[in-house]
Amino acid sequence: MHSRRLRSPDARLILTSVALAAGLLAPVCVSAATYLGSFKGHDYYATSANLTFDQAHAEATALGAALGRRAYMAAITTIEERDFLYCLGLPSSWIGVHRIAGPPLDVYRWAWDSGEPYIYDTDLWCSGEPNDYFGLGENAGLFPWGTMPCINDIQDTLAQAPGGIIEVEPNE
Ligand SMILES: [Ca+2]
Ligand SMILES: [Ca+2]
Repeated sequence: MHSRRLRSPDARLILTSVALAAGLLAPVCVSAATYLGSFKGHDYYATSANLTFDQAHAEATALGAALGRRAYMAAITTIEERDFLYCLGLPSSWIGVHRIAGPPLDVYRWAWDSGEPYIYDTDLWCSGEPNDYFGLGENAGLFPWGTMPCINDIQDTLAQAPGGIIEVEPNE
């Protein structure tokens, strides 16, 4: 079930068809992101597919601007948030954690793009990760890692990731 994305292209197609049948203009979507669900007041969206880490970030920024709310690549900071996102059944996706300057294998030198304090947590990272596998310069997090409910680091330039997860805060 982890290969199935929770998109609903059919809904958009139906909406477009109804609008056209009614003589209306097709709707204009303000963002490529797809709504996934809400957890503890934060909304989560999937970016479009096959993006680098920076491209996924650009979609998060665009979505935040479109919604007029603070948005960033998902910061998974609790087990509850991890479980909520895992149970959506998403493929491995970029989230908002990246390595900052320092020794590649220093597991503490990472940061959340949301600005929340980064705490190295073996319940959030996969066993032995982040590991800069083969010294390839792995510097950005993917979640889940295959069917495992944990984060793995890979190179941020790889566009092999199916997409990313965006987290949007409620308006104050
Ligand atoms: Ca969060
Ligand atoms: Ca890794």
